[in-house]
Amino acid sequence: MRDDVDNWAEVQLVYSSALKEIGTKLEILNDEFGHVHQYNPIEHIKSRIKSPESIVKKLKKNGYESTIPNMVKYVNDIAGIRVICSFTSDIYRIAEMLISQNDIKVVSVKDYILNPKASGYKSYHLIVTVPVFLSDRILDVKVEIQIRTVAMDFWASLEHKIHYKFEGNAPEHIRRELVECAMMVSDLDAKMLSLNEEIQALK
Ligand code: 0O2
Repeated sequence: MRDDVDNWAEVQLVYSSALKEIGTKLEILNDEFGHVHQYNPIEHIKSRIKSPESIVKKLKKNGYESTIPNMVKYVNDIAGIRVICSFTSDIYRIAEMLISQNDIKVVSVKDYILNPKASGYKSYHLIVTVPVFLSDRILDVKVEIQIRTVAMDFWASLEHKIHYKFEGNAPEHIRRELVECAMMVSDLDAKMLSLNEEIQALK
């Protein structure tokens, strides 16, 4: 029985199946949470398969040849899913509920909320594997999950656009101001969270 993936069409099939599996798990958790707590912690979910060009670029950057086995082994974000939550506390709840499912294996966790990047970037990153059941084999497929609030997502999307324009070399004052914007966004998140807690306590 084969336990590998050996062409690009198969890579797409397998990774898009993994995205469907994780997407469904998240939707179920969101619905159940809404049923129990009377609000849905997930605002929306976006997913994507990394383009072949970006995969090749990443492999090249890390000194690997562009082969299918290298893609599968060294590129952890071929399948990427972004979960946009309402409040900071929801991020940890969603992550915890997902990784406690016994078919999910955690490969790595990066908490850029507790430890933001120098750019000001905040988000909770998880790399997990999920089993994908094919007709003749079961594959454990890696998925990168980025969990963040609406405010963190707003900052990351605009910062990405600005940085892209400067090809990663934005002038120092622009970088500084982007970090300041990230701080404003964090204040906003903290304020929204405390307002929500106050409202929940009143109910
Ligand atoms: P894309 O197009 O978003 O997929 P690795 O991915 O492991 O090689 P690294 O830096 O260890 O590299 O991974 P990390 O820190 O978990 O970040 C990966 C992804 O997080 C990035 O994907 C971005 O989506 C996002 N990200 C990280 N830092 C920043 C930042 O400063 N600003 C913004 N806007 N996004 C960030 P890719 O692969 O860069 O590209």
